[in-house]
Amino acid sequence: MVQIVPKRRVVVAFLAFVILASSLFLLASAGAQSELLGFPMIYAGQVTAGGTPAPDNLAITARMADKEFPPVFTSNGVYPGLMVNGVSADTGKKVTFWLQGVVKADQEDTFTYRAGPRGVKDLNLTFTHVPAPTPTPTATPTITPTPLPLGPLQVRLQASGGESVRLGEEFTVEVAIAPEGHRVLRGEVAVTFDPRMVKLLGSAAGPLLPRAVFAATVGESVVQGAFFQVEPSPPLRDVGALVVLRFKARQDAAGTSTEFALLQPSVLDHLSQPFPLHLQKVSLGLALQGPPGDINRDGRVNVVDIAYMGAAYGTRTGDSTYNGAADLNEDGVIGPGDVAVLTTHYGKGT
Ligand SMILES: [Ca+2]
Ligand SMILES: [Ca+2]
Repeated sequence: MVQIVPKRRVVVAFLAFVILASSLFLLASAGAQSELLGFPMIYAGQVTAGGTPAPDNLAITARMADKEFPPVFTSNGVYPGLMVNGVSADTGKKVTFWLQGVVKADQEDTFTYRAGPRGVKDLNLTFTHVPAPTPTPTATPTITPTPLPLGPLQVRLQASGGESVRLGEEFTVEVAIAPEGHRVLRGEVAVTFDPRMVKLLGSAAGPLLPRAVFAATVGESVVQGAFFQVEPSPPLRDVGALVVLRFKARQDAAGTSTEFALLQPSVLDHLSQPFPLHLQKVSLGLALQGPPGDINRDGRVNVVDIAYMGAAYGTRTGDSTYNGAADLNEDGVIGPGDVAVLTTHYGKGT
């Protein structure tokens, strides 16, 4: 019993994040469906099989009508955060719970739809016995195999456009992994950048995770945040990005190169356990191809750039004649600050 208390705290902290992340997710998907999924019912509690606490790494699943929800796994006699989701028409349907997909729990519940956040429901599950492993296929749904220990997760920082970028151009910096069968639930990353050289335009969960959100906090020279899968990913095989950060190389960049660094990444598996990480590459240098002030990006700062500046002078973001390429100091207005950048670099280039 005593061991359960910290786990509950983890569940509560986890829930706070679920509320934030799911709200964003629901917001993002609103309008795409006529029948929206509500906020999931989330169950947690003790698991007893044959009168004793269940062994570790047994799958607990929930079913409602013909739907089966992704499993969670037992650990220290408890199961964490089993999610059951549905639409408003599912209200009143019976929810059943299964051990290893074959033994039904003595307990059942009834689904109620709710659009907004709600707490974790304590539900202790008892089963008559632990099913013996059976090699022969049965009519029951497929059981997720008990996971084998996997090697360290390889993590690297990489840029979309290779090792150089032209001033004024957009590019992405990605936190990428080589998964080799890992399942991912959530994690955190922080990436530093030099605001004198690049401007952060946005951030998102990478395409590797099928149903993820990324909630970021942006500081002057760092973006940090957490990515979160609504449910654990399937075992991942393809190399790909967990998080994608969009940057623009500033048109008034004060140097010819810039650096990014990945700080203290963490990636948690489907049991909310941290993966050992093999950090292949945590710093990234990019060459910046100038010169600053080259509005039409032909490699030189000359009278042509003055003409572009003149055509857009006095406009701001949203105006029909606003030209972002002429906003050399990235402040949303074409004005004296931009002329100063142009005159400083006038005549440069080849
Ligand atoms: Ca030019
Ligand atoms: Ca400007």
